[in-house]
Amino acid sequence: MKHLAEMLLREEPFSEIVMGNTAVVRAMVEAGTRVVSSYPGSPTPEIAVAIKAIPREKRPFYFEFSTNEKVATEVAYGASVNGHLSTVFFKSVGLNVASDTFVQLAHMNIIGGMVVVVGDDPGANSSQNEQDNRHYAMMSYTPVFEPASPAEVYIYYKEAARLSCDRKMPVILRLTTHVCHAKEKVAFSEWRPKAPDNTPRFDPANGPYIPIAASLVFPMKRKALLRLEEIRVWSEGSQLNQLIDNKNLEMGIITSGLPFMSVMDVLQRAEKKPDVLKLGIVYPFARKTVADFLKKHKQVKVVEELDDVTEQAVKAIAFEEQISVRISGKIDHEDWVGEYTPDKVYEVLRKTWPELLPDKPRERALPSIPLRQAQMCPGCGHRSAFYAIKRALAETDITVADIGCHTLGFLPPYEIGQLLMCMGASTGMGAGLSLFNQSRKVVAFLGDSTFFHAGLPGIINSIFNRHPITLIVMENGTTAMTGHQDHAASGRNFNEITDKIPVRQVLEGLGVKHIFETDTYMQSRLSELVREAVAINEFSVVIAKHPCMLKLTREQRRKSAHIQRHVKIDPKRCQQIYECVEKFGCPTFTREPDGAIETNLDLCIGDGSCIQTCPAKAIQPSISTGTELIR
Ligand SMILES: Cc1ncc(C[n+]2csc(CCOP(=O)(O)OP(=O)(O)O)c2C)c(N)n1
Repeated sequence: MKHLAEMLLREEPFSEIVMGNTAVVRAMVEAGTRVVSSYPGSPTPEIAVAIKAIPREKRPFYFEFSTNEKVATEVAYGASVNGHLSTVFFKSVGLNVASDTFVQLAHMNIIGGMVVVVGDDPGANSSQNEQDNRHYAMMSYTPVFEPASPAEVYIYYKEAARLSCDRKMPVILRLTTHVCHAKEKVAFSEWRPKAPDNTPRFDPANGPYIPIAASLVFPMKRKALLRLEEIRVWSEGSQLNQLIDNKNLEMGIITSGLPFMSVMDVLQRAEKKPDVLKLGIVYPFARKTVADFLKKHKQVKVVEELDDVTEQAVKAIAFEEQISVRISGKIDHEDWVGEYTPDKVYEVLRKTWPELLPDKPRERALPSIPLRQAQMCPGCGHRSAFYAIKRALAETDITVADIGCHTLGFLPPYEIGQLLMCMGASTGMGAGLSLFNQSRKVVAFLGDSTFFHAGLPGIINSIFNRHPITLIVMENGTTAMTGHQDHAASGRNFNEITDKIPVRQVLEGLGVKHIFETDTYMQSRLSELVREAVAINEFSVVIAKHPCMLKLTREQRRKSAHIQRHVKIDPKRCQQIYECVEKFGCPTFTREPDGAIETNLDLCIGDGSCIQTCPAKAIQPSISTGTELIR
């Protein structure tokens, strides 16, 4: 971390192998960014990890994790109209949450400049969909820069920041999962720190900043359109759009971002390589650049991940400019799905040009690797909660999941959570499910970070409209799924100790009459409370809490000597009832071919939450320093 901080603040030029998510932080520093905000979500949380590596007193900009993406966008916007270059970053679906604010940005005179860094997730590696945020860009008249590698992330951010400051408009830097996470040697420039300018520059005369009714909205919209057109003209000469000239007058490929890398990889095998136009500015479309490329080729293939955004634009340009060229883009639905890895691009290209690439050499069949199912960590409080809650619910009850580590409750053996939508949606969906439903109780689940992020409006709605559902708040004191970021109830923000906003007190303040609370390791008590809550025909809440054990054990290991606690199975007592593997489901336990249960010491953290689950009392606490398997 010390090395990372030193590198991010180095004044002389240097080269280093870094992730895209790290390169963007160095770019922020060099560009003179003053305010950065975010809400965590893959593939972007490592941007905050790099920021955290810089000690607060040395950090050249202010950073915060806000309560959600919309608030984060507002914080960055507020800073930018006060004259400070700002950046907000979040994951793909974060833009849905930010959208009400985001779609207004291009209407405003953003005097300090503002870069919106979006981490899209083709392949749905860690998201509930594959949404293509270029659509939002078009809807809001916002330019999009799309780098293909960590080195480009660095260059493109600086260019986006420069342009945003010059034109006083927002610019999107669209990253995708593997651009964020890929590592590459990047040549960084020098950084000459300047004395910070803390003059508040907000002046309504720089506006208007009030978009209300046609008389104000229309001029603002016209200005946004004009700026977008200016960017288009500028982009025609920009080095971010790049031509790879293979002297092929027959075939050309238009592509961008990570698919460009895959195209270049795959084309190594082509005897006659098509020319390639790589668009670094993917919106607005560099009309003349594209038209010139189309004119030079008889056939052009658009290779783009996710939706057919570029394809439609390219076809429209060809039509309007009356260019005679055969354009093909997506052939079937599979072309809309998944990441454009080299293998995928190979298939995509062969659908249009079967002769372009040689058949793949028959690959040696690799031994198949058993799939490892996602699961909660050993000791996870959510496991104890689901084990206990399952005992309290009727088969017919409807369970509504939310997004977080606790989503994994939908998997066997618990199978709790029959519907999932997006962050904070469980209470609202649960309310809907309770309508015209006298016979099946609805139980919704929500994590504590989500509670503050987007959970509260659904909760308030259930109180306000008297929806008789039970909400179980899975409180583990952190935003676990995305890497343990603090939230409003943690008592810490990114920068310092702060006042806790306890979930229970918020609920009390909202007037929830039935609030129950227990540690999830108190499994019988939790079952009892859930039964009680579900029996009430009004909105009720059970706070099922236990600290995130992954976070806690890591902290404890950092502090204390390396004593490993674990549990062991007493073979004399074990009656092979298999409650531990079949119902509690801790990955620590495995069933051996002879039917015995083994404990894997590499996994077991010795939390002991399993001990109470064994009807034969065969699970016992133990201490060791070894890593052997014990029976
Ligand atoms: C709109 C949106 N922003 C961010 C994310 C990334 N994300 C997935 S789960 C999660 C929060 C998890 O925290 P919490 O609700 O406390 O549940 P836990 O994982 O701690 O059980 C986040 C931020 C997302 N899926 N959607």
